[in-house]
Formats: sequence, C-alpha cells, structure tokens
Amino acid sequence: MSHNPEQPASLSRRQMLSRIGLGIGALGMASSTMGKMALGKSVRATQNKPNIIFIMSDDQGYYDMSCYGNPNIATPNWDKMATEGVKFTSFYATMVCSPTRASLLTGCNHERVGFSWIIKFWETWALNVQEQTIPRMLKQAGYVTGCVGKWHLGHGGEAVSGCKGGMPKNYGFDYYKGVPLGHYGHIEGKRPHWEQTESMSPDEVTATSIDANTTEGMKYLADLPMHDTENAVDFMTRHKDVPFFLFLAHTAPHVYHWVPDKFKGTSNWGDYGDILQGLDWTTGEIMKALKDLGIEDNTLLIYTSDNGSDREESNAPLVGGKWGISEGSYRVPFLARWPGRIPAGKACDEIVSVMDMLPTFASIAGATAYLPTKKIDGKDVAEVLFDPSISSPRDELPYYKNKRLEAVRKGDFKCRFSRGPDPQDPSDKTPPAGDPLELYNVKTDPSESMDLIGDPQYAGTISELVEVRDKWARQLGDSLSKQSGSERRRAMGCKS
Ligand SMILES: [Ca+2]
Repeated sequence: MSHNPEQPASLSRRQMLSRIGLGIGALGMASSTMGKMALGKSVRATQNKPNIIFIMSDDQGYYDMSCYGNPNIATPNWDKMATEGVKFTSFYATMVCSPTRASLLTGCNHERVGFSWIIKFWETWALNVQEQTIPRMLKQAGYVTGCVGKWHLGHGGEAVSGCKGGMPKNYGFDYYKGVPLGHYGHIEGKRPHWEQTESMSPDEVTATSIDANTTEGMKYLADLPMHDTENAVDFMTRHKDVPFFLFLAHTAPHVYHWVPDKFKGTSNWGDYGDILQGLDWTTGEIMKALKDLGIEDNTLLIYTSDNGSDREESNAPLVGGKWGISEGSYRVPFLARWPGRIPAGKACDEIVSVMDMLPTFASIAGATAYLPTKKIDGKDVAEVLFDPSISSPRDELPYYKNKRLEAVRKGDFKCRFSRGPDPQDPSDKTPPAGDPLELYNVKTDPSESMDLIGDPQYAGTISELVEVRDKWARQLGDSLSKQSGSERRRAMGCKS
C-alpha cells in the first residue's frame, strides 16, 4: 500500500453511519419522496443570485463534440449550448481526475492544495476540509448546494465506505448522490453508491453496493449518466425557488466503455460515440428541466471535462492525451450558457482554467465576502464569459504532472522542459532536466507541430517562460529542479 507523501501522520477516526445492502433495485429511485426543501437562507430576490450548474464529464476530449468539429457524432444539445452561449477553445483542466476536481472546488492549482495525482482505491487521503470551496462559499452566500455523480476527492481506502471529513457534505454540499471513485472502480468488485441527503450530518452516508460483474450492476453503471441526471433534475426541482449550485460530475466516457441500451448503435463512431451521444442527451434533459422549471434565464450552465481523453483521436487537433502535459491532456471543451447574460453563438480563444471557476462564481453570485482567505491561483473571468472579445485576466498556466513542472504557457507560447536523459541509457542525448526543450505557439499551432526552440528570434520568449516556470516552482515546487515549493498546502488523511 502506498501513501501520499502529503498525508499527515495523524488520521482522524472514522465515524461513518452506513446502511449497506439496499440492493441494486433501490438505486434507480429518485429522492422525490423528500419533497420540497428550501435550505437557502433567502429566497431568490434578484438576478444577483443566479443558479449555477457545472457539468463535468470524465475523460472527454476536445474532439468529442460535434460543435468542436467531430462529424462522426451527433451532439445536438452541446451544439445548442454553443449556439446559445460561448464555446471556449483554450480552456484548461489538468491531466487527471482528482487534481482537476480539487482545483475546481478550491480555486487553486492542484499542487497548491496537495493534489498531485489521482486518489487510488486503496489510498486514504482527501481534500483538506480546511480549504474554502465553491459549495461552502456559495452556501455562505445563501445558496443550496448539491453534487451528483463522481466524487474522487476522498473515500477512505479499500472499503470505499466513507471517511469522516472526506465526503461531499464535509466541503459545503447540502446533498450528494453518486460514486466515490469512477464507474470503472466497480469492475474490481462491489463498490458503494453513496447518498448524503439534505437532512443527514456531514459524516453520515447511505451506501448501496454495485458490482459491475453482474448483468444488473453493469447495466446500472452503463446507465449511470441517466441516473445521475435524474437525481440532478430532482435536486433542481426541490430547490427551484432558491438560488442553487449543482455540480453534476458524470462518470462517462471514461473506460470501461459500457454503452447504455438506449444509445447502442446510434452513432457513426462505435461504442464510444454511442456513449457520447447518450451523455449529450443527458445535457438536453438538464436544459429541458431548466425550461420546465422556469429558471432557464436565471441559470449559468457550464459543461466541460476533467481532462483530455486517453484516446488520441478524441483530442484532435490537439496531440497527446490524458496523463500528460500536451494540449490534448490539459485542454478540454468548455461551453457556457446563460440566456440574456452570456452572448449567443460566440467562440472565445482566451486562456481560462478550471482554477478560475471559484473567483468567477464568487463574482457572479455576490459571494466575494466569502472568498478563501488563503492564497488561491484562480482569476475572476466573469467578464470574459459576458464579453468573449475582451482579454482574459489569465495569461499564464503551469502544466504539472505529478509534481513535475514539465511546461508553462504564457500568452501564445508554451515551453516544454526536459525531464532529462534516461539514466539507464548512456546513448540518450536528451538535454538535462529542466532545460527548455520545445517551444510552440499554441494559439496558432495548438497541435504543437512546429517546434520553435532553435529559432533565435524567440530567445527572449524562452527566457520569459523560464522565469514563469521558476516562479511557479518556487511557490508550488518542481521535482525536476528538486524544489519543494514554499506555498504548498497539505491534503489530509481520512482513515479511521
Ligand atoms: Ca478523468
């Protein structure tokens, strides 16, 4: 068993109330029996408190929507979001699941909050509850907050049975229903499906087993985006009269590629295309619910992915894929729609990052009084959403891969740094670790196909990028240059 080096030695005692064994049949039941619950401190008074729905898929690449150029799939609902809102073409997540989610919720680069890599099945660390988060901030500003779907920010280890301090309600969510890891985790054996209702305490959870090795379990997991969407609509319906924040985190199109029955054979792109078309349909259900509930014009709806696809063809024209620092790993689709506030049918190539969401939502929701007191990295990009022709306040971005600062972008340029020659291979002539290795203009050449490193006219650009790299390395560390970073904060342990 490996341990996250960020994890402190003292571990809190698990106090988890679970009622395991309800059976698969109970899973599809929506929580409609709860009836209307108004947890918000105030009723919606003005447009100053719009609802915010943030939908994030798992491993969906830049080319996995027809509005991003893929002719083999039909994604009319994402296309509708693009037609009625703004399509961003330089939006950055991170290279893998947990770091992006930590970055989203805290407004920080994932390295700042100790989230260098994925939380594995057997690991017992979690996002630190001391961090201010989007749901806690918005809750303080009068919102009701819900999370549905994939969590992956702390689960307590092998049993995946919940851990004090590591579950969604510990971070400011009023409601959660979903899987603690991804749907893929269930192929390893029975894993739980958690629910934390509005009336439960933060450490309390109802856990129901799902086993992907049964026909019933696999069918349920294949249909998980539909079940999660049903639960999301249920949450929206319960709280339509107060401002709400909903984080809908889908488990698809991550491997394994289990196709919902309803969408089998519907695309021209195999099982994977069928799954995408099913996911697109669920976004249509969310938009339909917004309209039916009469809250469409007072809701900011965002759709994005947590990292690029591990299928390179899903990231075209970007190169590389999940796990790395190429554009195909970090750069993902991002659509934002808010009728009457966000202009319709615009594209925006300004740099925006997942870490910008927290300050942006604070601005949009009138919650700036509850911004984190600790340092964050996010920028308020609300004005870019409202007017995509203006410059983004973000002009630089570090590309970390598990504590290695392998690239930075500033303005139009991205420099990749050497990881050094293979010590086992004397013939490897790769430059020393940390040396500038490749330079690309990723605005005009997002495919990273024309290396400008040897062109003397870019010597100043390279120096500037090295300065940016050194600044981030001093703050958040860089194992390539053996710096530990003076501003890193810790994740936390959550094992009993
Ligand atoms: Ca992912």
